[in-house]
Amino acid sequence: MLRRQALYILLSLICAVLFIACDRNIPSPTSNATGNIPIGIALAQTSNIALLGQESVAGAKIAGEYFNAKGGINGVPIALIFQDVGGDETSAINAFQTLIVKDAVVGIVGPSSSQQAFSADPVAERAKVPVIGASNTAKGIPQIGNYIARVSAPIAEVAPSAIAAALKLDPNIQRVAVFYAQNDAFTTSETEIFQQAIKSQGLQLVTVQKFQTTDTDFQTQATSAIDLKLDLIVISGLAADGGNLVRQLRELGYGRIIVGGNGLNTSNLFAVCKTLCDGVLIAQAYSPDYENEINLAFRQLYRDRYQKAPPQFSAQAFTAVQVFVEALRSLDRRQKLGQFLLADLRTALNEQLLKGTYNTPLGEIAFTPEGEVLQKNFYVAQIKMDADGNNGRFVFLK
Ligand code: 1QQ
Repeated sequence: MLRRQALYILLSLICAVLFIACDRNIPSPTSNATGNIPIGIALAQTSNIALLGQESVAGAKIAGEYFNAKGGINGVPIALIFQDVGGDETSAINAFQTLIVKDAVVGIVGPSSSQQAFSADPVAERAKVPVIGASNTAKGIPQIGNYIARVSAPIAEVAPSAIAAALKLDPNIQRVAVFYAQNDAFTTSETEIFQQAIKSQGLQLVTVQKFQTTDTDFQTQATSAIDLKLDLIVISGLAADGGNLVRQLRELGYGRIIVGGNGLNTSNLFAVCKTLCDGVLIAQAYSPDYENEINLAFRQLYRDRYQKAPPQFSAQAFTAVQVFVEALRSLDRRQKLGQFLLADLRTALNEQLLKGTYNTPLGEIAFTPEGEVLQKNFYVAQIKMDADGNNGRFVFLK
């Protein structure tokens, strides 16, 4: 068994180096040394994206335990193999390559950001390994390739509802400023959608301010925007930059509504902007209050562990693992997974997962043939901070 595994790794390495498809002739194990079915979890555990990635990791871990307690793949446990994708493209590519070649996973959940997905997903596509994005929301992700799907609904479906919610809270909004990080594929994609939504609501886009996801000082942009007498500010950044921007806008005296994009969608923001996070509106692709059997179970497990309601990124990562598990179970009922060559299993798994309908914490989902998620329910939440600024929560608007 060990020699077969070693031979497989060696051949896979040669294939990866030479970029040749030698899938079919390699004797390939479909379970790891312990007999479990390995699924790769390529998410950010370090870097600036870790504020979001750690929530995804938490959701994936709960899914691993939950589905193994329910018998795994018809009696065979799954093994989640975690590889940190950090915050950059190279780390994501390395994580994918390790999972594909060394860990011989059947599929990958990840990477954390769209920026990473545009670099790392093609590696999986070439190796014919199915990928499910759990936090990739930029335009164009499923179109990267046949093996690329996502359970994280695209910005275009989710984000505009936050603008509508702002207008509902304050019908006098007219003058709007947009801030976005210009060095990230997701933030640039999101701001486009926000800007379209602002115009189609008949609002006036007064200024567009740019920054970098690594910035911490926003005085220049914030001051020049505030001078323009704004009724609404819309931010597309990642967690730390977004939190600092919110804080500095408030400190400089901006008092009207702020809408944050998906990069601000984490309670890890609270430590950055404290009481000044209060009131920020963020659209959601998940509600902890959604009532179906699996969300009740997921919510309970999450609460037991973290003493709070599960956030969107955790629910989406749980869902991505669920899709792999349910698709593997269906395949296994047709043909025992152990009888597949790894390359064949990966391809069959990709075909199977795109065909299914899944009852998930996000509600019922399915996929288009391209791998885009079909999801029904979206929400908007507003941050409510406690007076001391240490704790806060997302309050879902009706
Ligand atoms: C993307 C996102 C980010 C907020 C994930 C970290 O939605 O990159 O698509």
